[in-house]
Amino acid sequence: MIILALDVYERKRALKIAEETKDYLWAIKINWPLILGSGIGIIGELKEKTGLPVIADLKVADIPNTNKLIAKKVFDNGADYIIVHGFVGRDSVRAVMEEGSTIIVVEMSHPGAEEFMQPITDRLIEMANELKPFGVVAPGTRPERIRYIREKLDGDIKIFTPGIGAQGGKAKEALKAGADYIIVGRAIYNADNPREAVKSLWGELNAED
Ligand code: NUP
Repeated sequence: MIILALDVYERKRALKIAEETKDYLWAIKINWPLILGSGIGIIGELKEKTGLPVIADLKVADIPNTNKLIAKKVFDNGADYIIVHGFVGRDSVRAVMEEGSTIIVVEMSHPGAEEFMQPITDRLIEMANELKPFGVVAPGTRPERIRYIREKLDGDIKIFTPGIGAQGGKAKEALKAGADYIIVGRAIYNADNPREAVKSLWGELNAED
């Protein structure tokens, strides 16, 4: 249930870390830094090297037509899932969902998310329940919010929680609160030994309590 957030710029470094950590991962999540640094072709390369699903975390937030153009390009290049912002409205989200498997952000993990996002989380959950995406993003830094979101969200929609490690969130707490997948970036890719870092997290999650 571990997803690596591979937020490095360099193609070679990205492929090396992916290869070293793949045995302990469910998927690899890429974001703007890697796409801007290495190009969209990195999706196919990562998939070929690791055999894992790739999540394109572009947090798409535009009008329906632009959202569609972005999503189409990402799926054409091999992505398995895309992350989209929900606050732009149902039409924009639907445009992405028509292209492929989608994950909607309902609340972000950083402190600033309390300013504008948290007040509308209930409405974003309602939208997710109606549109039935593959999953939603909830804050790994706030287990009580994961629990709240899990209670309100349809049972078959998965919960992805970033914010574990570098942002202070704890993997076990997030899973106990109802997360299905945890997303970890810097705590793995900045470690002296990324393989050891992810292995030890995997061991911790699979240990008996
Ligand atoms: O709310 C969110 N918080 C967050 O950190 C939604 C996200 N998609 N992310 C992403 O998860 C963030 O952009 C980064 O790619 C990853 C977390 O990385 P780290 O804090 O573990 O290094």
